[in-house]
Amino acid sequence: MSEIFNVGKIKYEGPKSKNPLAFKYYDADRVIMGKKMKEHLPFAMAWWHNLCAEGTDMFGRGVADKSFGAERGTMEHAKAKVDVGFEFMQKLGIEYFCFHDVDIVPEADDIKETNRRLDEITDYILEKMNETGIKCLWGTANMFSNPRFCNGAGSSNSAEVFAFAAAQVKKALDLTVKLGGRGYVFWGGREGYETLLNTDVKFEQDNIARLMKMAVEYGRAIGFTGDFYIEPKPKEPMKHQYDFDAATAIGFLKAHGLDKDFKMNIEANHATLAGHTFEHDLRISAINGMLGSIDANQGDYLLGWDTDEFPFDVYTATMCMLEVLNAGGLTGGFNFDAKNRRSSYTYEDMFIGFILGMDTFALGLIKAAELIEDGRLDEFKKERYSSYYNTEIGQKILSDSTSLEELAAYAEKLGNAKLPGSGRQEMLESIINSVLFG
Ligand code: XUL
Ligand code: CO
Repeated sequence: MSEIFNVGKIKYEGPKSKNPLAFKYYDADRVIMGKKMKEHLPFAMAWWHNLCAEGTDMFGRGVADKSFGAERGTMEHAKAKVDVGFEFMQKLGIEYFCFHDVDIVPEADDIKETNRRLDEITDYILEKMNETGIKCLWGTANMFSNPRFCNGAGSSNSAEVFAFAAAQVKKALDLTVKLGGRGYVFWGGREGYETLLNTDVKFEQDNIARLMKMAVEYGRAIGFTGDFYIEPKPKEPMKHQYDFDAATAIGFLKAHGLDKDFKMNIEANHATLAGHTFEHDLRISAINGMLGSIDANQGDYLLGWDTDEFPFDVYTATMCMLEVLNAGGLTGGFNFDAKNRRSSYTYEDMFIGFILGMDTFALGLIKAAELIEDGRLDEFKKERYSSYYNTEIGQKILSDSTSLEELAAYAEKLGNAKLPGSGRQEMLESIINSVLFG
């Protein structure tokens, strides 16, 4: 197929470049803390936003044309998307993609026909992968768009719908293994509730765990060695979703014995919808050994829904990369679960969105590495907890060799405690600014 984009390979031109179709900070082979940028930042293209979404919203139809010269809803269209997707990734130097089953083929009325189409298209995708060296980051099943999932998938009140969810997970796992995906995602799109009046929460959560256990069992049996991920989100489409945030999802996994096979896929805009910062959910995942992958995007603090914007906020990207570097990197990657604004509807805008996102994360990486090398943040934190290390009572607490009685006697002897050391938040924020802009 001939090229669809009238755009050449996107090159690194440096911070002074005024070329909108060039990287200003993302320099794939530049080494930061002993590793190439492209190794720190395994970027991925989300099939759904980039190749399917045309900018439809609740008030208007699509603006961007993603027919790519084929009739929508046909296998020709599905193939055109593969051609366009691989051309796009190659031109940007993106080495991974992520997909839902129904992003890559039009869903048929009968699941047997949908599965046949999935086999056909993944043969074609595999050919392209072999030609280009582009890889699959993760696959997933869309268990939220089809009307049958109106009451959830694993959490549905219908056993028949549960069986369809299981069938889709099975097929999506087959495809993920076929394409060599690093991970498999469960985003609980409609796994939640609107009202407790009609909902048996325990029943639904136990069923979600049953579906996940079957997925692990089946996945391991067919040779899937990667990580399963939960992608937490507190709401939207449901009023309340069970995988509210990282802490909730981790608690759920531990309660159901799934924590050895699962990690988190943290999406920035989902964390902020839960009332957290992006870096909060990354930290909670990391300290539990479950920081797996990232859906890189950003929300809008003035809006209460998932806007899935391309990342632009360098402070947040820096805080994210600080968490990632301190955790020793990701086993997954950085999937741009992001879309152009509805009014940025041209092919060029598709490239510019990714360039913005990749440059923002490259800057975040550069600045996070500088903060680590600077050392003041780490030093301050170490000093802040030093009373546990350089006093006898502190050491007893840390080694679990004291008791409430002994600590109470200690407190009584002192009579009063002096104020703990200052938190110095403003000083630390000022260090951030001086490293970012100095
Ligand atoms: C929805 C969302 C999904 C998941 C995959 O908010 O982020 O696209 O990433 O199902
Ligand atoms: Co996502």
